[in-house]
Amino acid sequence: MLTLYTFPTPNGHKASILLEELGLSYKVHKLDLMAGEHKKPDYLAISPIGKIPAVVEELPGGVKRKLFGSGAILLHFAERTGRLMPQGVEARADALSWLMLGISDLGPTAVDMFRFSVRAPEKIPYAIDLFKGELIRCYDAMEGRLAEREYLADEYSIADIACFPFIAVAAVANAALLERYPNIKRWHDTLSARPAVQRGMAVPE
Ligand SMILES: N[C@@H](CCC(=O)N[C@@H](CS)C(=O)NCC(=O)O)C(=O)O
Repeated sequence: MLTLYTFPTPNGHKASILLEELGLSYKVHKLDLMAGEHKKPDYLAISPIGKIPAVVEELPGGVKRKLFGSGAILLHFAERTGRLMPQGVEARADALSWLMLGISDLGPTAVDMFRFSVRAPEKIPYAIDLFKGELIRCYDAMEGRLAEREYLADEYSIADIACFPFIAVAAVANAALLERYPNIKRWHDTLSARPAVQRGMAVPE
């Protein structure tokens, strides 16, 4: 049995889209971040940093395999199933670069932009301009890439799944965004039409 610990945020949606795409059966444990459930000892034993998403897999013999962080979850299940990751060395190297853009550039930058432009009690123009500029670098890189090909890697892969939820949430917050990036829009619309993406974006209920 596989349990996904999550909350309706882009990082959580990466994991649920992945599990839906792979058709794996899983149980959803929604953590109440507002109530601080992610900081309780039981959950810190799964995700020592106290963030969602995390996955626990119960293996034969009572062994529990724990994974935390969207990047680890995406890579682990892609490697284990041999799916959602191009197989050739060159294509895989390419896919890894775009996977990591999603995990270590787009995601953290989008979160910091939200923190400084929406959450911060005091608006600091330097921080807002910095993260806006960093987000534009991510969007520009994706736009250039998607002008050349349908997906971020040679085929639909975990690189797309790593980036999609942050683009989807930005498109809702800023309706004009996708008008400025026609290739990201085309890619966003293609992914949005995938039934597994739709199911994953609806987790947890
Ligand atoms: N590097 C992690 C980041 C995960 C993350 O930031 N999760 C957020 C929700 S989107 C969270 O759990 N925040 C709670 C907190 O920071 O206390 C990943 O890629 O999964």
